[in-house]
Amino acid sequence: MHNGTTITQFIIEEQRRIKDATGDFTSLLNDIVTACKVISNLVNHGALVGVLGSAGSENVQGESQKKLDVISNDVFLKSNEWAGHLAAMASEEMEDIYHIPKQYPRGKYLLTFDPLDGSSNIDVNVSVGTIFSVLRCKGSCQNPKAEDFLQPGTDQVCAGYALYGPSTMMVLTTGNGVNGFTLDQNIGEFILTHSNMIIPEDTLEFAVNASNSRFWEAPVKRYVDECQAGTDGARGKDFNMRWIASMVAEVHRILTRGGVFMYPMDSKMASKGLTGKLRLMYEANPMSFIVEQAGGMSSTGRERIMEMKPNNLHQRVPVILGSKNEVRRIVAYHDDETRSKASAA
Ligand code: P6P
Repeated sequence: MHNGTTITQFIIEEQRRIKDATGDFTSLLNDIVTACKVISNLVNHGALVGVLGSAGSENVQGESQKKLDVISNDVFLKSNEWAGHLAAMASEEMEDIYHIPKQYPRGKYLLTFDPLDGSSNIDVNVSVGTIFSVLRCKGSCQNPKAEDFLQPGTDQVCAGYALYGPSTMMVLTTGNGVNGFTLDQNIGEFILTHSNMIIPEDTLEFAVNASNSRFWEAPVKRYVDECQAGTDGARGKDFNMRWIASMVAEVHRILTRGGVFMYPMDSKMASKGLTGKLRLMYEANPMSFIVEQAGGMSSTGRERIMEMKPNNLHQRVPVILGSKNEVRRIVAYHDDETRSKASAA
């Protein structure tokens, strides 16, 4: 059951904690919430409204776009461009930043988003989500550039995701813990149902795309092999594995019951000149903010993701996040490798 606190009420009460808050941020968040409600409705209706299947185009990442990738991107732009809270937006689906149309005022925030993460699942009716991150515009808010977005994750004002699953949920942090809201379809409102979400520090569950195992670096291979060795192995425990191919769903499971999510660097990506699979600005950073605020840890294996200085809007990074003690162990395995390579040199 819930106490009936709507996300709007929650955001306004959060705003009261921030002195000289103008209400801009609250209004921006409400516009983001509206966009997620619209996307939820489209996802829920799927084939009934002809939004499944391929758009017949590719995004800046060279990935084929689903119709709903393009539609969801447009929904986010239309919901957030008009109110005067944003200086610009950036999305996985657009190569360049999106300038606010001239007929609308510009604001002091920057919004990055992945409008439909995990969209390869949409045609097979598996959970997908939206990820977003809010930064302050520190440069010229009247004429922002892509460089204005290149701030470390520690500069985020807010991060959140919507999960379009058996129920539609929104999970949000503004730096004061993590809270989850469930969409009550009868009244069209997100209701506070998961207050102060905390990730258990230990876990027996890991998530990785094991089909890439032959390409992994040694520390990740060591960690996964030990998990798979179970009670007879170095860990002396049996582990469980999950892989949904939808980061939002994996992170939500980890917030709910613990776990580790890994999309690590591998030799296949390195051979293509890639620096990872997941994108720093609108996947890794917002999810890292949420995970850290819930007591978890998020690393590339070699550095804290939130402290990375982005070098481009669509930069890719390795991601290892979740239950603190397991992520710490994986980072320690990377340190061991660095030390043994240094002593062998
Ligand atoms: P793979 C979805 O495309 C995504 O960006 C993440 O949501 C997900 O964790 C990962 O890629 C899935 O990658 O290689 O398993 O398809």
